[in-house]
Amino acid sequence: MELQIYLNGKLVPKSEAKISVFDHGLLYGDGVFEGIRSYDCLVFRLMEHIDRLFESAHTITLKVGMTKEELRDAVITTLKANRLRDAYIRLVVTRGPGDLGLDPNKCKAPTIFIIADKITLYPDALYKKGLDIVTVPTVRNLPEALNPSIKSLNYLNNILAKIEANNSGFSEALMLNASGYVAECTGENVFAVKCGELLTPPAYIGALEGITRHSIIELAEKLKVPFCEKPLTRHDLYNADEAFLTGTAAEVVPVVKLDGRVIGTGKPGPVTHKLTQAFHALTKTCGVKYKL
Ligand code: PXG
Repeated sequence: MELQIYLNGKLVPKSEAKISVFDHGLLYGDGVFEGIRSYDCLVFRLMEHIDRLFESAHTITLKVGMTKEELRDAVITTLKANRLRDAYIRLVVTRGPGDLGLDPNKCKAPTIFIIADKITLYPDALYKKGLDIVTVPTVRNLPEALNPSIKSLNYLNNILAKIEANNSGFSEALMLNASGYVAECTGENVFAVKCGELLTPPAYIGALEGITRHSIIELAEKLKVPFCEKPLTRHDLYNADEAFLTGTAAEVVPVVKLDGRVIGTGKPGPVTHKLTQAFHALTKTCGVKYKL
């Protein structure tokens, strides 16, 4: 059966899931989104994702036009319609169709769609070996211009960074802020471990407040791993004992090399391992359950 897409209140087959060329989400990247995962019929931290979506929408003065509970139910309906036990879910709200001008007041109703599909997992070898990444010239958006805490449809900043990494033969990019502090990767937050202490930059540096990031911080507290949120330089990462990235799609990925500098032993470290195990356990318990 063809994939069923939730579009403005209805489930429609993928081939019929179409939006207007006048949609400001497409014309201007004017909208917000979430990337969510379900694990064995449990949508991991669904309400946290919906809360973040509403916060992003509020900041850009976009009225979602549905309650959080309605949106939750729409996500579950979409998963059930496609009989998906494990899925990647893309929840998108755009400003909706308007005219060719910028004015958001011309957009009378938002476009809401939900795609739930099979998830493509990262190769196992990546988690065993760890990533080799590179710092790219494109700096993360200035919070004063377009705050990276808004999960907007405008991802060119991250895409440019990804292109630069790819052009240099790397699959992931480390992005700095305009002052040279570590911000995040193109779709993942960054962590370091130094002398047993877990470190990550604060969101004000210019990073998204990742749901996975938040989960890792909670787990560190529970496992009594000392934690500190503070600005980090590349020097801090080069000389860390361990480093890893967190994100919905990637979960927890060790980083073993940055800009040609080996991090720690050059192998995924024990703290990364412990937090990864704890994170996997969390994905079995923390979220909204559904039945197929
Ligand atoms: N930073 C950025 C810029 C992101 O886009 C994260 C951090 C991690 O946040 P979560 O809440 O997922 O822990 C993200 C989100 C994908 C994909 O398909 C991933 C994201 C965004 C868009 C697409 O890999 N990551």
